[in-house]
Order: sequence, then structure tokens, then C-alpha cells
Amino acid sequence: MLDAFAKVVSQADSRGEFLSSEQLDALTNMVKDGNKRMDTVNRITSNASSIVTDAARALFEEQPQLIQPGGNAYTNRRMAACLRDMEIILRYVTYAVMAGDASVLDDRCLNGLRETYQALGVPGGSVAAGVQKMKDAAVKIANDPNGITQGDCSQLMSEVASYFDRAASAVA
Ligand code: PEB
Repeated sequence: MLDAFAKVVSQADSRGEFLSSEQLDALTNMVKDGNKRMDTVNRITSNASSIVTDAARALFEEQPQLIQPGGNAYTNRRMAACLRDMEIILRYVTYAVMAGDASVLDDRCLNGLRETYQALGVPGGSVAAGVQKMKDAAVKIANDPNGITQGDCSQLMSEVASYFDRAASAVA
């Protein structure tokens, strides 16, 4: 598991070089914008349960076959597993945002997830659709201009969105 700093250090070390000025600039910008990152993680984290349940509700409205008899989220046990999976994915996305690097998400959550879903008969495309709904909600909450010092968060928001996209395409 790497964060943006450790990633750059390990890349430089594998070449036996000092950190480049481009690498230093990128990390300097990351430090300068650190409060935006913390606020984003904080906002997503404190709204996690509504992000998950709203996305699941919208998913089941769009794909009602999932909660009908024979559907993969039918029975409370499977429904609970589904909500739990969405929460796990959201949690790892927040870790990736905090770290500024996708490796924690890749290594601890997405690695082998497609195969797990295939083995269980969980429809990966539906999980991906649920993840996309969480993305929209999370970006909306994180990017809300109310109650916060305003600034340009577009780059950070596309980074946040990219972690959700990564999770969705890992299972679709
Ligand atoms: C991944 N999900 C399930 C299982 C595992 C995961 C390992 C099997 C064991 C269990 O049931 O607990 N676990 C999960 C994860 C990590 C992990 C992401 C990462 C670290 O350790 N069913 C649907 C929806 C979707 C869904 C499309 C969006 O119809 C999910 C939610 N996952 C789902 C369901 C099960 C499951 C298990 C329903 C139960 C499947 C079953 O037992 O038949």
C-alpha cells in the first residue's frame, strides 16, 4: 500500500535518483491543497451511510429484478451483503482519496473481486452501476460550496471520481 509520497519515493529509489523537480512540484501542490483533501474525506466519511443506502435504493429501482425472488439481492441476508459490499468499496475509495493513490483500493479491495463475484453469481455490472451512483452522490456532497471556504476543487473531484470509476470497471 502506497500513498502519493511513498509512491514517488519508491519510483525514484528504483532508478537510484533524487526526486525530480516535477515530482517535488506535484507533491508541493498536494500539500498546499491538503485541506481540500481532508475536507473531502471528512464529508464523504460522515455521509457514508446515506451515500450507500441512497445508491442502493436507486439501483434497486432501476434493476428491480435484483430484489425479486431469484434476484441476487433477494432475502435479507443477500441484501445485507450487498449494502455491506457497497460500504466496503466506498470505504476503500475514501482511503485512496486520503492517500492520493489508488494502491490501497487496488490491493485490498479490488484485487480478485471480479472473480469473487463471478464465483458467487453476483452480477458485476449491477455492482458497477451501484458504484457509479455512489460516485455521483459523493462528488456532489464533497463539492458542495455551502458551509466551506470556496476554492477550485475540480482536479480533486476528478481524482475522487476516478477511484469510483476504477472500482466500477474492476467488477463490470
Ligand atoms: C466481497 N461479497 C460477497 C462475498 C464477498 C464479497 C467475499 C461472499 C461472502 C459473504 O457473503 O460475505 N468482501 C466483499 C468485498 C470485500 C470483501 C467488496 C473487499 C475487501 O472482503 N448483490 C446484488 C447487488 C450487489 C450484491 C448487485 C451492490 O444483487 C452483492 C450489491 N455480495 C453481494 C451479495 C452477496 C455478496 C457476497 C448479494 C451474497 C451472495 C450470496 O451469498 O449468494
